Amino acid sequence: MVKRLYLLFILALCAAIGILVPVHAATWILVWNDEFSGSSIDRANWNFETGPSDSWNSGELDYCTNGANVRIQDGVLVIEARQENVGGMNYTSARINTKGKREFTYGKIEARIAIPTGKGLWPQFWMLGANYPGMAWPGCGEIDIMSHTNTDRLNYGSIYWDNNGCQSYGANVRVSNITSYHVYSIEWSPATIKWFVDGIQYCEGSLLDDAAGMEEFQKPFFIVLNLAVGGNWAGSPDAKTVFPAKMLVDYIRVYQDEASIKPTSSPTPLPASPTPKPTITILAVTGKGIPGKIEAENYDDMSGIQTEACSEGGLNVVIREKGGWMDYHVRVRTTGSYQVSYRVASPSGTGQIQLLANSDLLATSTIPNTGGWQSWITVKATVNLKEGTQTLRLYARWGGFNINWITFEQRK
Ligand SMILES: [Ca+2]
Ligand SMILES: [Ca+2]
Ligand SMILES: [Ca+2]
Repeated sequence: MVKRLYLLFILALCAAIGILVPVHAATWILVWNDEFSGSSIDRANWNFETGPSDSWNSGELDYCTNGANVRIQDGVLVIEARQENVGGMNYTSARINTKGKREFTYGKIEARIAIPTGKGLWPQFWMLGANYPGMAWPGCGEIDIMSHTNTDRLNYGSIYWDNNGCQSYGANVRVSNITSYHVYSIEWSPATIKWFVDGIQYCEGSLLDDAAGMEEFQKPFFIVLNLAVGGNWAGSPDAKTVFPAKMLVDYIRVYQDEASIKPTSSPTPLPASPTPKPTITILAVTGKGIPGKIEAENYDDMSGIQTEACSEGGLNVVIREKGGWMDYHVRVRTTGSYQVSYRVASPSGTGQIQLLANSDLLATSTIPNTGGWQSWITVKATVNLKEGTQTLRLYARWGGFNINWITFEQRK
């Protein structure tokens, strides 16, 4: 685990300081797609999983029907959850998969989806190892590309696998206008999985560490689409949840890297006029991992600070006055000693920055005069961090400086 995270950190650091890492740039070839342009769902691609959704042990309240809750309408797949009694359940919905029909190892897998929101609704676009159910979960592996519950704006990208118990990794991303169409995707190679919304990456996980037991992700997976009602995560619908609730899927497309993978089937041609790009913004990334790099402007909460365009690219945070702060919700993977690096600039040398974990002061660092608001240097400190999810605060004991990013490197 440590080796894997250390590699991630090194990659992040190399990117941060501009070292060219030799990376093979994939040439994506479309190998399979379903544009949902026919009059009915294509059974050559899709199976219907039928029965009480709860049979998958997540506590859902819907009964998955054999096609009654799925239709193609105006070039779009509609999965509809209804409030009706079938098979002893109070709701019906659908769960469809490509098992035994369309299975893939690696590639770029994307779908353009519009989801419903409402208490108790849980739409998902995800993948399961093709050896399921012969190999039980989580030993089959799971890749979640789009997963959302209830009424917030968070999309969750995750992987689950077995290593003497269920392991998981991932992040969530806040998406504006989450009920509008968005393209949810992953780029999966033997080495990494990267998660995107509308082409904007919000998470990357390494698959390389043998000690982490991640062999699940070197095998074929099939695709699953469903709109669950209830469940242990979403909870039950309330009086404000609107039924029928509709999850709309405009298309699913799978691409593989021309250099490494031969096409396995003949895709249908893409529509002549591409779908217009949605005008959305990723508002924030949460679930930041340590070790790793955090852009200062990707705070989860703040007071008394601003952001501005940074001469090194992206944004930086401006802290003019003492007392300004930013909070970051982070996940520390291992308890231990870490080197913190702050990328800072100051025209005055008056700045002092403190790092706090759940109100405990970990370190105080002085920001020297670097020669200007956009003249950047790196200031380092050593701190002890405890494993687990927590809030780190960067607090300006004295102001008068800019901060672009922070990295955390585990010390040996
Ligand atoms: Ca494993
Ligand atoms: Ca379509
Ligand atoms: Ca930045």
